[in-house]
Amino acid sequence: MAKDALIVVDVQNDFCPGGALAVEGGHEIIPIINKLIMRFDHVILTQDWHPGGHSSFASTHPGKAPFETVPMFYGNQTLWPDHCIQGSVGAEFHAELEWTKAELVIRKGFRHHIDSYSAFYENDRQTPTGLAGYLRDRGITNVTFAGLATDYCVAYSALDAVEHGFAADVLLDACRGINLGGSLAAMLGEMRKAGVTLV
Ligand code: VGL
Ligand code: ZN
Repeated sequence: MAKDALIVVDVQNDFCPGGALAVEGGHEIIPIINKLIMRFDHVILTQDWHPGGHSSFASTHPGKAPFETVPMFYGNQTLWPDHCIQGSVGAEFHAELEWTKAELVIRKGFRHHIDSYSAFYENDRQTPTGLAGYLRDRGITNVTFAGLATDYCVAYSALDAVEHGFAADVLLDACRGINLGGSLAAMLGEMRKAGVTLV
């Protein structure tokens, strides 16, 4: 267990029912995640953390609606409703998440011009968050993912974990997806192909 870390992805108010980018059933995973937190020696949280007017918000692009796609300098970017704005209630961890044991919070998406799904790299695929170095320095070799959303931040994080040479598990019962245009099935397939263990 000392070489294992639990990475709890984006269990924030805006991704839970009633939030700005609510994932269906998002809150249902919290009791499961709380049990996992008790079992793991190392617990790391990620927190989506955007400045107001972020480039991933549809409201920043005149004439665009949420869930449309626009080209960015790093490729196509899906546009979202305004969500997880730095310091807002929507960006806070859900009140039922027992997060006090966490030893690290990785914030992502805080650069105005770049969105970030993965806990390892921003969406330009070049800008690291520092998580890989942290895990290596701590001797952690296995990472287990739970949280929101299965087909975005969880999936991109798990794919990057494998690419960095970590063994990666995704606990599907402890995740919920957005499923935009078949994204859930597509990303489950990508993860399987890359060698992520889907539990
Ligand atoms: C996420 C869309 C935009 C996620 C974050 O946590 O999966 N999805 N920002
Ligand atoms: Zn976001």
